[in-house]
Formats: sequence, C-alpha cells, structure tokens
Amino acid sequence: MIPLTQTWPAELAARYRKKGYWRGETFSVLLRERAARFAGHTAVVAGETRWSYAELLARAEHLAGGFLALGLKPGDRVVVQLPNIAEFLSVVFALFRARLVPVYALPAHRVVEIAHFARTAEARGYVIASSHDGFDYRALAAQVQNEVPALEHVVVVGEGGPFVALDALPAFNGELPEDADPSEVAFLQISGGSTGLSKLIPRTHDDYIYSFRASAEICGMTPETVYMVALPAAHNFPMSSPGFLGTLHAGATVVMSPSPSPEVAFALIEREKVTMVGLVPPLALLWMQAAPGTKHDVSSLQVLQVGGAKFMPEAARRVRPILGCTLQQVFGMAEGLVNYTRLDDPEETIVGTQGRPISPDDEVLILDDEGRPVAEGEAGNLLTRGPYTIRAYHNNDGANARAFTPDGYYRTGDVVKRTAEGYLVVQGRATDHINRAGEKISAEEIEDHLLAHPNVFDAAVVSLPDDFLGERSCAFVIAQGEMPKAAVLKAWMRTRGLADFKVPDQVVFVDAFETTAVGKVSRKELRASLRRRFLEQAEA
Ligand code: OOB
Repeated sequence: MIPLTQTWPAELAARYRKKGYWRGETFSVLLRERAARFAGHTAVVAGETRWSYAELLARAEHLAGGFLALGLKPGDRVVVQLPNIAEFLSVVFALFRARLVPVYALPAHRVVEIAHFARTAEARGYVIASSHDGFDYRALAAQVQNEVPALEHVVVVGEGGPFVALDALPAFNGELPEDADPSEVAFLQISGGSTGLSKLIPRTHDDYIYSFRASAEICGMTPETVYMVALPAAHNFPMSSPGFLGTLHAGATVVMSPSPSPEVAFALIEREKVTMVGLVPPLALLWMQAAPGTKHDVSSLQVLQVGGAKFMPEAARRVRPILGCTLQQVFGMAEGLVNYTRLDDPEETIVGTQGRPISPDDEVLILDDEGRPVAEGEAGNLLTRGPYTIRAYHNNDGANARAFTPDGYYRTGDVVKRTAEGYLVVQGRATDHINRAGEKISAEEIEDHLLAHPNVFDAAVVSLPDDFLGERSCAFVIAQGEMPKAAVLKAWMRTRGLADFKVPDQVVFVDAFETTAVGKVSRKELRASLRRRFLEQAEA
C-alpha cells in the first residue's frame, strides 16, 4: 500500500506549532474531550435522531471496534459515501478511533467516481446508506466491487442486503489502537478535479483541526450555536468551514438537513432554532425567493454563509433585508486556504469581497502569467501556502508538478484581486473546469466520456454563464456517422455511471473545430473560442 503522507518543511512545521496553530490534537482526542465537557449537550440532530456528546462518543467507540472486528486493519482506507444523517458523524469518528482513513465521496458519485477513489486510495472498505433519494447504493457497491475486488468490506447504514449492516458489525473483544500521531494523514478529501479525474487530498489531524478551530472562532461559534448541514456533509465547506467539525469543536449542536431545499430546511430551522448555515449561491437565491412567503419562522438564523462559487454583489446585498441575518462570504478550497468576510465587517466588504484568509500565516501571492507579482489591486493568479494548505496530492507526480511551485505554493487556478485591506475578490479562473452551482466539473473528464461514443468524432466542454447555476456545462460535439440526438447523448452519458451533475446541461453540434494554419489549437484556446463564438451568436 502506498503510504499516506503530507509534510511541511521542518522550519515551517516548527513555526506552526510554536504559534499554536498545530496543537497536537487528534480527531479522537477532540471528541473524547468534548464528550467529557459537554456530555449531556446535544451533539447531533437528524430527523428524529438526537444524540448527546456522550452518546456520539459511545457510538463511535462501539463502531470502531466493529470495523476492526470485520477485518479492517489500522491504516486501511475506507470510502465513506453517506447522505446527511447522524451516522455520518458516528461512522467517521469510529474510523478515526480505529485508525482507519476515511475517503470522502459525495452521494451523487456513481461507479466511475467511486471505483476511481477506491483504486487510487487502495481502499478496503466502503460505507454506504442502503438507499437515499430513491437510489439503491447497495447495487452501486456491487458494481464497484466488481471493478475493484480489493474493496472487500461494504458496510450499510440501514438494511444490509448482501452486505453487512452497520448495526450488525461483529463484536470486538480486542483493544482499540493507540491514538494517532497528530501529524499523520487523518483522511482523504476529493479535489474538485480541475483537470481530468479527481485527485486525493491527504489532510493531517494538525492542519485540518487548526482550520476548523480557527474557523469556529472567526464565526463566533459557542456551545449555543446550532449549525445546519444543508450541503452534502462530505464537502469541505459544511465539514470544516467551520462546518460540523467546527461545531463539535465548539461544543455546539449539528443539525443534519436531508435536503437543502427551502421547504425541508426552513421547517428544521424553525424546529431546532438553527443559528447558522452554509449554502452555495444558487441555493442562497432559492432561499431568498422562498423566505418572504414561508409559513416557517426562520428568525433564529444569525449567519448565512455563502461560498463554493462567486456570489454576485447584487444578490449578496439582499441577504440581510430578506433573511434578516448576517451574510458571510466563504472562498475556500479542499486543498486548504479558506477566506471569510468577518461578521463585523462593513456591509460593503461583506457584499463585495470573498473575505480574507483564516491565518496570519496564510501566504498569498497574486502573480501575472509570467510569475511576477501584479501591482496592488490588479487581478492575477492566486497562489498560496500555509499551515493548512497541502503540499502534495496523494500519489500523483504529474498533478503535483503542475499544481505546486518548487517552494511549496499551491496554484489555486483562481484569478483574484486583493483590496488594500487584504480581502480577496474572485475575478474568474485560469483553469478550464466548470463551477456548476459549486460542484467542480473537469472539462477534460467529460470530453473523454463523450469521445467514447461511437458517433462522436470530437468534443469540447465549456462553461456558459447561467442565471441560476452560475455556470452550466455545454458540450460542443462534432458527430461522425449518424448524428445522435442531444437528449440521447445525454441519456447515454448517464448510463456510463458518472455523477449526474457531470452530464452536460447542453449539447451543441458543430461541423468542425477551428484549427490554426499550423495545425490544432490548444484545447484551452479551442474551448475559449467556442464559448466566445457561441455567446456572440446568442447575443445577436
Ligand atoms: C470549495 O472547495 P472546492 O475544493 O470544491 O472548490 C474550490 C474552488 C476554488 O478554487 C474556487 O475556484 C471556487 O471553488 N470557489 C469560489 C468561492 N468558493 C470556492 N469561487 C468564487 N467565490 C467563492 N466564494 O468550494 C470550498 C471549500 C471550503 C469552503 C468553501 C468552499
């Protein structure tokens, strides 16, 4: 098995410890300490389930033994694909306790993605819910196991079917392992996949705990905070910015919402007196549309965080008047760096910027395409390094060479400006992925799928501006042989077993792609010119 590592240069690691960012805490110690301090306080609410801190700890420790009794060994990686249910928390803390390494997948992922994660992480376990939103994950697990036989153990929350149910894990009569070293990799997060397939992001106890502890402070979390997970819990944003982990760090209460729709979420806000929630921009728009007519009392809401994609100032400005709460913009990435507007910032900063970094030791560079710093206030490429930004992806030399500079800066691919006060304003990006309502889609990955169709000669996938989604995906396709119908091509994409959000929103057939006199133009230029011509025509 390829070892999991994430290391910072020794001088920097020493500095991060000296400054108190890395405190040698681990996930298991964290939960144990919170359970000691807040034993009877509610840790998590999901549907009719309500667990205190003491109960969450007891469940996590019990399940930790069950996973080991099943045959998983400390160090093994376990793909976790769960919806927003209480067991999300008991399972991941159980894995931490058993020194197993969660690999976080989204409920929307299908066989293509899960098999890729399982293979790349060399996973031996896979935790799913029996079904969710009308989809049977046990059938998916069977498909994945077929492709990746090393994925031996499937554990199901609910009816196990052919697999073992979480409630029926074998009894354990050994000793749970010693606690982890805080500089060890605690879990693998999934990259947005700006080029090709998603990469695995190894995060350590030290670096990740710092990021959500500091986030919880910035967001003023106290044990009285009630934080709702409305986005899929596996996303970095609702997990750690400050997310459910920051909430537990603060000894506060996590409310799992099974859906981010206003109907479901507003009822829960009323019932649980939710004070804080994080959304992507399209959902924030939906909530603002629904709020004036709702029969639910959502006045407990104090902070609405919006992030994952650019929230336009016109929309941002309406949050306080309509929802009666403070907006906080969050510009972050699973690789590390997270920026927040501060709760007491002037309205213009909250509305017009994407915030400033968590840490005084987040180093931010804004460079032109030749790698020179841009003038103050000019737009340029954002690079960053710091106490919770990774230095390398797992086992991917090619991606690492592209994404990191020799002195350890991560090239975010985002184009930003910095204000005199140090706040970042996102202008766009240099890479060719599509940011569809906060879900990042690699153009290259989708083009590869399209090219597998017998009637597709060539394909280029681009983002188009979309009033609701922010961006939608559009595939320009040159057909060969019989011209397929757009709807048929889309339906065929679905059968390939990839997440639904990756199926192009729009398919446009073209006769040819432009080539220069000397030959082919780069894919990047090609995508840009297809997008430009399409938008010009749409305008005319
Ligand atoms: C979050 O994480 P990822 O890894 O899904 O995506 C990161 C990318 C950024 O590089 C940027 O391109 C975009 O998403 N992004 C934003 C943004 N927040 C993220 N673009 C414009 N404005 C924003 N506010 O999306 C993520 C991780 C932690 C917290 C929040 C979001």
